[in-house]
Amino acid sequence: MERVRNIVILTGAGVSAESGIDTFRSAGGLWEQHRVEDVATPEGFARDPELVLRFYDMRREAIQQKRPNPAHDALARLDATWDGELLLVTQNVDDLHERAGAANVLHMHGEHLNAWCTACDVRSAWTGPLINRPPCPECGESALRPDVVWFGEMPYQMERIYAALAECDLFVSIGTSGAVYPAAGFVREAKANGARTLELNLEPSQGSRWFDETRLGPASELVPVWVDEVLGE
Ligand code: BJW
Repeated sequence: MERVRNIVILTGAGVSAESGIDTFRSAGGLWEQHRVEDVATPEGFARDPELVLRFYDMRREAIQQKRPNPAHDALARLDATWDGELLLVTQNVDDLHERAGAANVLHMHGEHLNAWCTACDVRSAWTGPLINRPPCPECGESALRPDVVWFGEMPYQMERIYAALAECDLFVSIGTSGAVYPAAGFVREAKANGARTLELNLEPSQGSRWFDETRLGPASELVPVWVDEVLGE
């Protein structure tokens, strides 16, 4: 750790699982209850917008009742105290990293608590439902959609992420299955740039072999221990 200055952390649904937010691919996860093609693609939205808006309205309401868990708290502590560069890239659309107090968070798959107007292209903070087709606060058109990245769409701020991956000494992946690209490729990108790589997950991810070290267990236990190690506590 003495040589580590720049850290990139990638989080996935597993970091929020112990806060009571469903993961996607675990038994009983969201993709067992809904067809991905129906609720997480632009084509699905065009086919049946009501189904998609209802799916996201339900989840937007649910996340507002959830609380950060010790994994979010520990990452916020690291973010607040780390001397070097730290970028927390999350695939999650919940706001639990921010609510735990983390500042350097990048939501590559968007945010539940934003709505995106496809008429004027402005994103607005949004906590209520979209199913009733409310007007955009900016332009007044009823063209709001969830501000999330569906399959076939470009994840957000990729240039900034790849720049951070090029500079990092340590890449840590927490609670993600490694099933979805481009996030699943970050470990190889960081490794090719000379970073050390660590995975913290309940089970080995699909890209587990690319990591220098894998620690298995619940994020609420593994993450605080790792953060203590990094901070020398
Ligand atoms: C715990 C735990 C606990 C549980 N403690 N751990 C063929 C090959 C390669 C790529 C493609 C391909 N065909 C198509 C593609 C591209 C496609 C893709 O990857 N498809 C795959 C299915 C193959 N990707 C895209 O389309 C992306 N866009 C794109 O590629 O643009 C082009 C581009 C090119 C080059 C550069 C850049 C861009 C867009 C992907 C959008 C993903 N969107 C979703 C929905 C977001 C909105 C919503 O929330 O509904 O994002 S899908 C869903 O999966 C969500 C997640 O962010 C994402 C990742 O899931 P995650 O977080 O890994 O969750 P799980 O459930 O899979 O895993 C949880 C893990 O936690 C498990 O391992 C558990 O064990 C663990 N866990 N409890 C610790 N307590």
